[in-house]
Amino acid sequence: MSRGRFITLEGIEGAGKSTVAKFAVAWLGRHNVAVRLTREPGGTPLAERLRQMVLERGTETVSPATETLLMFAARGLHVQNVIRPALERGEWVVCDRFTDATRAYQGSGRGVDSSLIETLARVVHPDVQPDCTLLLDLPPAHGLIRARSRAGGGADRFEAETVEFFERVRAGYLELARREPERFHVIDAAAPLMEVEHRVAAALARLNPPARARK
Ligand code: T5A
Repeated sequence: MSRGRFITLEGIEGAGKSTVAKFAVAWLGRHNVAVRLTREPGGTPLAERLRQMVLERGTETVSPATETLLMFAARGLHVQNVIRPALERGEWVVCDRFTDATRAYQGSGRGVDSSLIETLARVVHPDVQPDCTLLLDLPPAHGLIRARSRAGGGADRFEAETVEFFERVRAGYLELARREPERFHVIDAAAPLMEVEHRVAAALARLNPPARARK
């Protein structure tokens, strides 16, 4: 049994990752792929508890380094209990955010040293790297309107950040994509959804899924 493929979705708030993730799962299903949809931070019961802790706007100060450690703590649980076992069973995994989010948000957004992030990545998932990353790129002002209208006013700790913060995050993502053009597919997320889905399908097709299922 060959190892499954690991596909990650990245982008700022409201870029359309969750929407595209569902499309990707349905597309892969039509191509006979056993696929698992998951997300970060979260993906296991304990990691979902960490997600709640890291996203909620409480009264305690959470330093950028602490935030980074919490993200990797959740990621360690997720990789060990969900992602690695699924890939080893030959399933494909579609994950809404992974370590590139830490590079962009904690690294570029908050100024955490990249050497800390890369050290933690090597410790937590030395053997698990995305085969394909779909970066949904969108101006922050546009994404925040989408995200905040959907959040119903209850912005989390990240959604409450400034546009300048998200400009840094977006620039960080684009720099990662520039460095790894084989892995990243940068998709204009301001385009109509059908067009975005068309670009996503083209990127997935490059991973050579099995033949399309017969109707
Ligand atoms: N985080 C996470 C870190 O800081 N470091 C890390 O290491 C990790 C893993 C939670 C937060 O954690 C931070 C980043 C985040 O702030 P999250 O749950 O992924 O991460 O949260 P959000 O990014 O806030 O997710 P959102 O749900 O807001 O954004 P999505 O999933 O990108 O957007 P989606 O699909 O829900 O779409 C938003 C709206 O836009 C519409 C959709 O219908 C929906 O209403 N839409 C479009 N409309 C028009 N045209 C299109 N092309 C559209 N695509 C979507």
